[in-house]
Amino acid sequence: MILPSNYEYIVIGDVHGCVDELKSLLAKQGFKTNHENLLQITPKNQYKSIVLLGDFIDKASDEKLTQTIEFIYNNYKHLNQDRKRFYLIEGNHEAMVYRYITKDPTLIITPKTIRDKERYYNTVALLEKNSKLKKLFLELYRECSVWYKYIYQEYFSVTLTHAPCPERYLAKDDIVSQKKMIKCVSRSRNPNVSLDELLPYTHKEAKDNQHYHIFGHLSQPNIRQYKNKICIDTSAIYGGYLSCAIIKKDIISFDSTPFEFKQKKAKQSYNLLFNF
Ligand SMILES: [Mn+2]
Repeated sequence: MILPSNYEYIVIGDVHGCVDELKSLLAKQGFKTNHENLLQITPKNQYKSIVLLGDFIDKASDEKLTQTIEFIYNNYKHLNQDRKRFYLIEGNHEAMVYRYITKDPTLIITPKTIRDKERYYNTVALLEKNSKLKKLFLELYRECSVWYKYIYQEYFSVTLTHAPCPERYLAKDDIVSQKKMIKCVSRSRNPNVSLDELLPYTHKEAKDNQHYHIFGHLSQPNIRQYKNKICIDTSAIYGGYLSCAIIKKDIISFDSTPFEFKQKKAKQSYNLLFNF
């Protein structure tokens, strides 16, 4: 899916229920919310668009997850009235929660999947007891794309996906490629392997050119860039920052906002990407 290059894009990393931080970051980028929590279009931001890079659910409190889904849903409708200016990318959490709540027959229920549902996918239980919220989530899920690509002349492009993935799968529409762009090899299943060993293509395929790949998924203490590969998941729900990349013509800049402690932070330990 190609993004029109006559607009500016605010690309936001893994939100995981950090709705307050999402509002703060958008306010810093010129989108203030009104009393109904709707983002206001002004002459200053009318050429800006918003892209969420996937994983807007899970890990947070039920209260914040509810607010997050409602905020994204209401603003998705509101901002896309005249032209499309709010885009959603599918993360592995949206994909997995969708499979649980639609009772996907290919998802075999075992003691492990039941445990995982409680441990990693806490949005499932919330949606199972709140059918109105489930409806909103399902509508948002169906609006998600696996990738977007911004092209500004021949020398500059930015591909956006949730997870890092080998180049041969990037911006392809077959089922295997789609899976690769949504989720990479699991870190929790390889706890003693460094990220650079686990995902060698992230640095081996990196090039000194202006055809960037921006992804999230690998919670990091700060924005991590090596050549044309950039990770913007800066661990908001773990008490870190919510970050965005701003794409304007052929320039990429970044912005962040800290965790606001309006809910309990989740626990994790960092495994640094591009740590060489
Ligand atoms: Mn993820």
